[in-house]
Amino acid sequence: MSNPGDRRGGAVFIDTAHVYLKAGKGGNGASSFRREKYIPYGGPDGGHGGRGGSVWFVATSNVTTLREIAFHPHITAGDGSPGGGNRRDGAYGEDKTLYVPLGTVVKRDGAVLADLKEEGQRFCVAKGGRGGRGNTAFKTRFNTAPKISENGEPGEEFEAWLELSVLADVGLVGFPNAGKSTLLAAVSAARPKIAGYPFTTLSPNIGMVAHKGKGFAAADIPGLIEGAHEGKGLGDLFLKHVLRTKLLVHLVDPAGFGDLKPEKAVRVIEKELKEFHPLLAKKTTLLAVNKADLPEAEAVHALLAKKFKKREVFLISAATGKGVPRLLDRIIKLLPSIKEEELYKPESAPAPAARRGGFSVERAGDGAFLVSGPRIEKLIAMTNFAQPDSWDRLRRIFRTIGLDKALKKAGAVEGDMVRVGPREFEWSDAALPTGRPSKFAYKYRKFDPDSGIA
Ligand SMILES: Nc1nc2c(ncn2[C@@H]2O[C@H](COP(=O)(O)OP(=O)(O)OP(=O)(O)O)[C@@H](O)[C@H]2O)c(=O)[nH]1
Ligand SMILES: [Mg+2]
Repeated sequence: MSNPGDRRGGAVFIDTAHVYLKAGKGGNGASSFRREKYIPYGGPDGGHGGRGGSVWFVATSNVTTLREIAFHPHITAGDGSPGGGNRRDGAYGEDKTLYVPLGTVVKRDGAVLADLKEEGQRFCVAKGGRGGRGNTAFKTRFNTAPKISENGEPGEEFEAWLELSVLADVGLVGFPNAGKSTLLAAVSAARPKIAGYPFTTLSPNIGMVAHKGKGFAAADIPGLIEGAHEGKGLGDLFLKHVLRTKLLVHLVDPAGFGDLKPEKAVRVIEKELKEFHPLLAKKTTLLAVNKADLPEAEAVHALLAKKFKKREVFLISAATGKGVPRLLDRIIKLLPSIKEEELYKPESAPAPAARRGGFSVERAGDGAFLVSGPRIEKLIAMTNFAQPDSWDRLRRIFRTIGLDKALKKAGAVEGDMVRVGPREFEWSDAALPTGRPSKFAYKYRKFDPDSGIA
């Protein structure tokens, strides 16, 4: 889901992105033998494949929206190169690095993979595959001339969701035209657009405020009106950005908003915040009556102070600066007292249980046996089916990990089909062909409809 964002002035603020990540496949290992004049029995010299490139996200304050990523959602890292003869290893695949704004949360199937908050924080989101081993790696005392090499491991490939919630210590809220942008501009270097009509600001602005040797980030959250939590005005597009702030400054226009008198206006905003998320009602909130230079401001300040006993109520003028230092004094005093654990954490589904070593066997509709499990699927992907010796090795591994037993237990009989990943095998009790070490029974005959190897 992406949002329309602020299309004025060219900059589009986008705070969600749905991406397709594909890390690089490892290069295939080589099977080769040293052939040189006067060097008999040269031995295996097939190099390893290079590892595939990974996809990285790096958090930086230089980027403020997910726009680039949302518009280019297919993110691919480079494949590793194959190994060669003469022990030449393949080159590594190129990593892909993307810069994301501070406050970007990365999710996969609803589970949070990363919450990128620190400047320069790097996260390897999709890992490149390992390079396949060349035949040099398969040399043993018993087999000094192995014709076995692995294919490269596939890179991780999945869809992810990025969600940005701007990271600010202080959120400026209030009805449109209350003077939020004016205040932000007065206390920081941010230069949001300011004008005497509502909805001037269409996306959050962040400014760094320095006051008496202390610093904090403040965000101007636009577009709050009655019904915002259900999508009115700019709706709740930006409300999520106040979730992670430590405190709120609620600016009040002494003239009220439309027909709403200031007192009622304050209640409406407070209700909107609460409806959006109960945590917002609990957040420390300072009320600030703005436009102190207007004649009615003082009375409004006195009234609100009386009506909202639980709130601290300030009287400021964002335009003239009156009362602003006192408000900032209070903010820098309060900020350190707000505990990290009270703050909003991105909601996360439980991470899928890592299925590691094991595999499962189930019966498909057509009677074939489906074998699945990350490790065994990876094994299949890395097997070079063009090499008879690799086949032997695969059969041996099948046996060692207990697949033969499991299939037998599941009722497999001679001639049944067994599927693992994209490959299909015919199950057989046939004896070993001659000339092979007879320790391992040949249980699988090669059968692969895609490649036609049979
Ligand atoms: N008299 C007076 N006017 C002010 C003061 N602060 C802001 N204003 C004016 O109020 C109007 C609205 O100010 P903005 O800062 O754009 O208000 P906002 O809350 O950011 O409004 P939106 O972006 O529309 O949500 C502008 O015309 C400002 O010049 C103040 O202290 N005194
Ligand atoms: Mg504004």
